Amino acid sequence: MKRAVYPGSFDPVTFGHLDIIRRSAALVDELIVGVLQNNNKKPLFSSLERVKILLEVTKDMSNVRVEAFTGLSIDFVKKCDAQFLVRGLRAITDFDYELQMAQTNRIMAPDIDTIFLTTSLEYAYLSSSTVKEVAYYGGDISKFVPSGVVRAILEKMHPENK
Ligand code: COD
Repeated sequence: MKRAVYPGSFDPVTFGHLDIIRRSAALVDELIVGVLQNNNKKPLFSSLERVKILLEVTKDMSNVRVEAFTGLSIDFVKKCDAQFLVRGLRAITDFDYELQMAQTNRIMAPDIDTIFLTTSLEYAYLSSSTVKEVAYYGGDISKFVPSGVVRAILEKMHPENK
């Protein structure tokens, strides 16, 4: 069985992430979206909330599972008994960090390959942090994230408008 893990913060999941999820799920029998729990950055959503949101937005994808993980992503890939780790590339600025991570992971687990999917052009600009910033200042984020995520962000950031 071909299995891949797509690890990330997903704080929150965007249409860019979803595009990578859909495309990588088509390459394997099972895709596990791994939500990092112990991130250094203070997340907007708890890992439990991020998992719930991801479960909702991937519910039409039958071979996609969502799980939270702690520790090294490569250890989570091993624990899942997966052969591939998926990452998305938007621009050259992603490349340095991603290459370093892929090479380090390959030393730690030579049997696991990192698969890079390049962003679809319409999402090349999109990041979770931009979405949070636009939402924080009251901008329209409906072109960046699914409607359930729009609601979740607004409730979290502007509970007074509920
Ligand atoms: N289009 C395409 N790809 C995208 C887009 C977009 N619009 N937006 C994001 N992506 C890609 C990112 O490039 C990334 O590959 C992936 O989606 C997830 O993105 P984020 O921002 O949600 O998650 P990251 O990059 O913060 O996740 C980092 C990890 C959690 C994977 C990393 O910190 C990690 O593995 N931490 C655990 C400790 C560890 O193993 N460290 C590495 C040691 S080598």
